[in-house]
Amino acid sequence: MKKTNNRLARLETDIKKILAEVVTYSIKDPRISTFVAITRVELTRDFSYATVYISSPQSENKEQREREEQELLEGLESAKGFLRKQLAEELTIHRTPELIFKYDTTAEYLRHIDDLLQQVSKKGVNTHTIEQLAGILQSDSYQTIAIFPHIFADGDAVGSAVAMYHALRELGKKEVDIVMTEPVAGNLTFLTESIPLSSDLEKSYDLVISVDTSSMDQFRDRMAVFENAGATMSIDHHKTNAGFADFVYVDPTAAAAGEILYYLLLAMGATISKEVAEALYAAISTDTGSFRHPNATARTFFVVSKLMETDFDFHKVSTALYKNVPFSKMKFLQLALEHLEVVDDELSMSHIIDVCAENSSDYEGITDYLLSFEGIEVAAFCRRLDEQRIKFSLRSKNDVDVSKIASEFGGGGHMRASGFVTEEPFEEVKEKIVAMYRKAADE
Ligand SMILES: [Mn+2]
Repeated sequence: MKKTNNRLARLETDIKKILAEVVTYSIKDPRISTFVAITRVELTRDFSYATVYISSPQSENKEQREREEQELLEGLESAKGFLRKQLAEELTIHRTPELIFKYDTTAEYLRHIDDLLQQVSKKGVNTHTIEQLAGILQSDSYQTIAIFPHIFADGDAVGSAVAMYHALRELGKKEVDIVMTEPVAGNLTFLTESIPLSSDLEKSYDLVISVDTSSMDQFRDRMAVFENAGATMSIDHHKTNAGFADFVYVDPTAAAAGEILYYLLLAMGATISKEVAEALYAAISTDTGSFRHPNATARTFFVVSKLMETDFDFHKVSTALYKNVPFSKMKFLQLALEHLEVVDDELSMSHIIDVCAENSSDYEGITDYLLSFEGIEVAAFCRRLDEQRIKFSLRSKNDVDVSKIASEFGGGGHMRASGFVTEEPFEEVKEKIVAMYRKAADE
């Protein structure tokens, strides 16, 4: 039902505002948390009933969540009289509407809650909110802008940079460059075909925006451009981001920088065109491993559903992203499979140490592939780096902490993904890994 009645809409907005204030500041009932958000209000046409939709941070546990929701609704129910009195004082209608409280479960409001939590309890490294960043970008202060994806730019880095490029162009900025000094990965070139990429490291900019980049180490040869900029901005989702720019927005609950960019673009008033949707879809799809990694949330799918509404060429994008693997990788995958060994039905190992790929991306994905089989808990893949050194990549499916194994060899990483470089003979290292795996699996 589309509302055309201005008075109705205005009253709904007023009721929402008044209730939000009263609920946050004037009610001391412990059942009503200060994190409650009034997400929207729907008035009947005769103004006699107002349905008030509410939302609050949700516990992971289903029973606990239901109990909290129940308590909140009861708390609001018992505060009804007080709330109506407040409304009566501030509204200019002769009969205050009856209030009906309902839980708002639509995905759109999950973001609102994240924002609330972010602002109140874990502001983290953020210097500004999304809305403030949008305001900065909309202002006339910054006319020449460079966008930095990180080095070895992946789908999220390129997709986010491209989406930002389109939005800034739409705002009428004088000059916008995506600054990269390496070629775009083959499966992402469809995103940058119509965009001039700059590798000019002499140019200076009013503003440099880094996307999907957790540390300045990932700028490499572009460091001076960043340092010489009039101002700097970092938009990211890595929780290790320590906030290295003048304007920082990091949301570690976002599955991809592209997910943040969607909301930032909305706040900037930018059009979510088909081109933008393609770029953001590429960002989110690749960073979630095609929506298989646990970083994908309800909000992630909500954003993607909004992107799908633009009706971009989904088949073209999926094919470009995932059915476009460089042919040279087939050869290295074949070699890896020839050397495949499985220990105790749980540890899969392979190596390519007699030849060395020209392009290290030819090894990409092999370790994950080795881990993808039934019953396999840990995968270890070894490749030659040069005459002296070999490099092991380790992956764990569940509870085995492979960073411990890597650190025995002076390497590091995460519990489920780690690696190390060594000059020790391959066979010896392999035996040690098997022994360490067996010990870890027993623990
Ligand atoms: Mn990312």
